[in-house]
Amino acid sequence: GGGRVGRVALLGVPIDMGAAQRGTLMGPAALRIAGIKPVLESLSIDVLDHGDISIAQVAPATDQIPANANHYRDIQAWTRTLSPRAYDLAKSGAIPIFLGGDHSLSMGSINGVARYWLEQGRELFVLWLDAHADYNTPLTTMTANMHGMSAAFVCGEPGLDDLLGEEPRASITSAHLDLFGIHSIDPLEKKLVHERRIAIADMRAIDEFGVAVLMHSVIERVRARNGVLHVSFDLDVLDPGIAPGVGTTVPGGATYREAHLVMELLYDSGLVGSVDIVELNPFLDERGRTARVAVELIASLFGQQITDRPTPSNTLMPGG
Ligand code: 5AB
Ligand code: MN
Ligand code: MN
Ligand code: MN
Repeated sequence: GGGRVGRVALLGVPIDMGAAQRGTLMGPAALRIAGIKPVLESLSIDVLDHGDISIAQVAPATDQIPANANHYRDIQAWTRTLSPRAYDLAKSGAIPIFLGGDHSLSMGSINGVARYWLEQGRELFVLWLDAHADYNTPLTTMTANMHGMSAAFVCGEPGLDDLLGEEPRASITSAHLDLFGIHSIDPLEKKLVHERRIAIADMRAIDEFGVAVLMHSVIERVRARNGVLHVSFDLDVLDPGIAPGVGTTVPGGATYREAHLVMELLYDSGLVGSVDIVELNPFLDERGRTARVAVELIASLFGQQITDRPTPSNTLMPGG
């Protein structure tokens, strides 16, 4: 195993104003302490840690603050700072891993990465691993927390139209989004997800068909269009029994083995161009358990194998 991924760029995004519960701003530090860099280096990957971004330099925005968007100015500053950095990192040829931070960071990371791939003439697909759909807008939300709006924002849903200011908005379409592992969705959010006909593998589907079958259809869709895949990994997709260190736990999450297999299949696909790791809240974690699980799963996403023999999928799948 190993060898397919050449370079990785780590970028910390210590943001926690998108969530109701403070503390995810400590996430990047916890992921570093759990060994994300040496673990990737052990897979013969060249890793450059760019440290954490800061919003100190961003010029103030003057657009009107929308209703039902808590801490709008903060999230706006992070998004306007992160998007151009994400663009630059994608352009550098490394695979960026954005270390969160709450899930509102994906508004910036995906916008920047999408803009780069658009210029290259490649379609960007997004795999959203999450207990939640994060497909709320200011019109549908029940909490006004912006970490529940990031998937909708990156698909160009209306309601946060001036968030980026001068930074170009490079939306994917809702046909490029796969929601995976979902087991909590709000009523109006569900209606919108259905109206947009978004591909969704919820926990019921995972129980019935298993992650391998469902992941093959995600991967085949990207491959058929010569696309690139961004993986937005919200740690609350995992069962709280293995990942207690998140702000919004929901019972009935993915098992370690299910998540592990998702990551192995993604590595075998060779399609992953960028990654978010979000919602780790070290203040709520138990002795670093969730941070360590996150790093182990990222190792599998980047080629750590149980044995180095060909696996069923990387032997049988075209291009695998
Ligand atoms: B997370 C909820 N749907 O909109 C909302 O953790 C939860 O990034 C959103 O997935 C959870 O506030 C956001 C109730
Ligand atoms: Mn999320
Ligand atoms: Mn979530
Ligand atoms: Mn959460």
